[in-house]
Amino acid sequence: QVKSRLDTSNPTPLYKQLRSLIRQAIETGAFKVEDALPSERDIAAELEVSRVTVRKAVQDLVKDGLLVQKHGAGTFVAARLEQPLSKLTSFTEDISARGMQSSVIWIERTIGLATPEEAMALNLSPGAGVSRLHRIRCADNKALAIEQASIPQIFLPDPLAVEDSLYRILDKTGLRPQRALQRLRAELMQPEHSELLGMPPGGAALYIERRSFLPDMRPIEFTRSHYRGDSYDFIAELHLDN
Ligand code: 16G
Repeated sequence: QVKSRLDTSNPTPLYKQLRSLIRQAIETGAFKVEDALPSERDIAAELEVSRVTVRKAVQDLVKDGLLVQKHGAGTFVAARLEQPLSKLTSFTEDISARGMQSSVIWIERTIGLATPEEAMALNLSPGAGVSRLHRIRCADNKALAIEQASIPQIFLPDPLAVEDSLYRILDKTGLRPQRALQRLRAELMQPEHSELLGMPPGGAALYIERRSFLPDMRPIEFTRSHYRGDSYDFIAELHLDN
């Protein structure tokens, strides 16, 4: 249950206070994945606020992807996506494997000269050409991550050829990555990213960097992604080393 901790003397609007209360209840596990939220009327009565306040708080959390509304059934705590860390799959494959629709909002598809960071990551000489794909990745129209991929231009001469899936195009040209190194790091959502992902600034995010290689070890991809911290669990299976 959401305990009455709304403070009418606080200048923060009540719906925002309620929103953080529900968010906390989800984050601390007081509300569990797929739990039903009490009805709008019950929450309003319990906390002595109007139903409009409750509706606004709930709508924001639905927009943020923490709650889902199921027609006629009520509002539930949204399941987090579980992504195995040991499989070299593409975003499009991962999302469609879950029966969801993946989509892309393009920010940039250009060719440029390798920055020192790109040159190092992709083992290119300084000034070599790179194709850059900067995009928002969505599942069922919810923005989940911002991704910036750099591919040596010799492997992807025309970045506009990538309509949705990069790996599909690479597959077609026989350049499917075979091995990758991935680094994950916690970060705070930067303001420009939170705006693109439609989430409150300063929230938790996960930075993921992937460098992938062709079977002959040539680097094919250097991708930096910023994932919403509230929607993803990255999972790995571990084995005793013997
Ligand atoms: C994933 C990869 C990314 C790769 C993309 C290709 C992570 C952290 N990143 O998002 O490196 O470029 O898939 O997806 O997993 P696409 O084929 O759908 O464009």
